[in-house]
Amino acid sequence: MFARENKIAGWSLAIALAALFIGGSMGPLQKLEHVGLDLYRPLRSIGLNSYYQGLTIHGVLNALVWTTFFIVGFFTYIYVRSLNRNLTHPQVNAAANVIMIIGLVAAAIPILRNLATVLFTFYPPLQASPWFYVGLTLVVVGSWVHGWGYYLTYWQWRRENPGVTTPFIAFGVLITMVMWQIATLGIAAEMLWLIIPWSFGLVAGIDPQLARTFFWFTGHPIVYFWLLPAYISWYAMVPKQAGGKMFSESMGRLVFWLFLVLSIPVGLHHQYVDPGVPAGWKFVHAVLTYSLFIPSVATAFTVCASLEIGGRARGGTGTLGWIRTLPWDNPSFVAQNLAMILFVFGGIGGLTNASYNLNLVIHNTMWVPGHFHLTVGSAATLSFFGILYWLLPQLVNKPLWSKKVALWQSWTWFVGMLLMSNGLHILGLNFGSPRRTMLGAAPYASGDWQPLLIEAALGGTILGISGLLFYANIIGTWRSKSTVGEPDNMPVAEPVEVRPTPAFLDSWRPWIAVTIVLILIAYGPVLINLISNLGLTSPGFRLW
Ligand code: HAS
Ligand code: CU
Repeated sequence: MFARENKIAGWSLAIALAALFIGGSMGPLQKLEHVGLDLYRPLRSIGLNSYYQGLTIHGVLNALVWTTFFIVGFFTYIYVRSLNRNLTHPQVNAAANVIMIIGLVAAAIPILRNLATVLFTFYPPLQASPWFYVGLTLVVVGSWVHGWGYYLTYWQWRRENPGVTTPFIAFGVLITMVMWQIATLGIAAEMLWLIIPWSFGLVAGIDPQLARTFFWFTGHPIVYFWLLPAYISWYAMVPKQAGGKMFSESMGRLVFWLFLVLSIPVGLHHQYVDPGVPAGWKFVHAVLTYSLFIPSVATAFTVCASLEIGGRARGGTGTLGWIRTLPWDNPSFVAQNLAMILFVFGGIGGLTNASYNLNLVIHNTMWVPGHFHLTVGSAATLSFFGILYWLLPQLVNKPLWSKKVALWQSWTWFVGMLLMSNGLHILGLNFGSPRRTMLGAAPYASGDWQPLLIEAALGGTILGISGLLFYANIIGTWRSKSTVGEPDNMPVAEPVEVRPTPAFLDSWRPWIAVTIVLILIAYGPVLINLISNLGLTSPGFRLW
């Protein structure tokens, strides 16, 4: 029934996987460099020029390309199954893939040619080849077009199903996409107005402060664009895999609305130390960031309760006995549950980051990569691995190559991340060791850092092994000669109580209105101020 959609999703997922393979392989190199083992030197011959080029490849391919391509592929696959109808305009989503691929190629060539060693945040006045920016912009535009394909299908589905509540998974997909399209207006402004004309030499200078502010307008909500697909799975799929039910569907819906409303007006928590942004506005963003904890803590509670229902249904008793009876032999479940557990620590670290005064201690230190490897590197990425453990076999109609390898992969990721993030967090907090620095060559790197750098390098190496186990399974499954297919059967958790969804949780207008108002309050005055003091003064710099 979904042959066309499967093909579109398959393309997105294949590119996502290829990107992560290349980007991920830089990770262990970075960690080994920090303990004095510089593997970049021997790699010069294949064109890897520096630690910083490697770090750019790592950040762009993992954080931007792997996530975005995975998400649109996953969404295309689950969205049509959730609505139980085909895409009305599959050619729109196919075109979206083409746009994204052209963008990826355009951005990848300068990166690989060492013409865009500006890291994944590409802060001006560092200046890359213009094609790097054009390419990334096209990747974002392509992801919008995917969203348009979903909206067109939704309108048709609505006409066919008047009065029916949007199924939960489709609802989550739509909110994530709408949030993303509003959120990326910041980066669109940064690229189209400031960076692209400047990188082509059409204007002489740029305003780095305004550019950064536009960047973080998108740069914070992008992390929820990565997280919400995992939340869709945690709410609506994992409980089913655990033999349980969704504890509260209404809570799940409310959480997604809160992410729409609150994801964007908080970006200044990345700019606490930036000059040119008045402290009062940073405070407003700090308060809104705290309110963003509500949907995640509600998720922790709801998902935990949903799993408890599963564990008890499988015979678990006592206060914690239900944990033992969860399906610890199902790699799709295990990967995602371990991702959730790592996210508890990532979330607590987020609380630290968000507090103005504590942020001054950890900003731009190793603490920050410690934080985001538990979030995008675990909550999102390990969940995406878990999702692929059921999705890929269905997509290629072959059984998973090895359940055992998949279980080993999940646990090694968990242990590797614990070690690496623990080392990085302490390095940042106790020693202020800088992030994004070729520490092996830094004369100020202190001997006291060594034990923690070694711990992080050990974790990074285990993660490298875990990655290889993952790819062995992906390739093994894809190339398998077995013809015993997996049935096309997406896991969907039923709610515990089938109660009609309150109307306010299935209507767009009020939520969109609040979203826009909050953005105007949180960003309006800041942007007016920066734009009225616009200084297109800085030339581009190439420091590599
Ligand atoms: Fe963050 C920096 C604040 C979440 C990603 N973050 C980053 C950067 C990245 C990133 C990539 O306030 C670096 C950007 C750069 O290069 O400069 N972050 C937060 C806050 C949250 C948060 C408040 N971050 C994320 C997520 C990310 C992500 C999610 C990616 C996916 N972050 C910051 C701040 C900075 C920052 C500052 C700037 C730092 C600086 O100075 O540069 C919150 O959303 C976190 C809320 C989460 C929780 C956890 C809930 C737990 C759940 C799991 C439940 C477990 C279960 C398991 C059910 C409160 C839902 C049960 C187990 C059984 C066995 C049954
Ligand atoms: Cu943020």
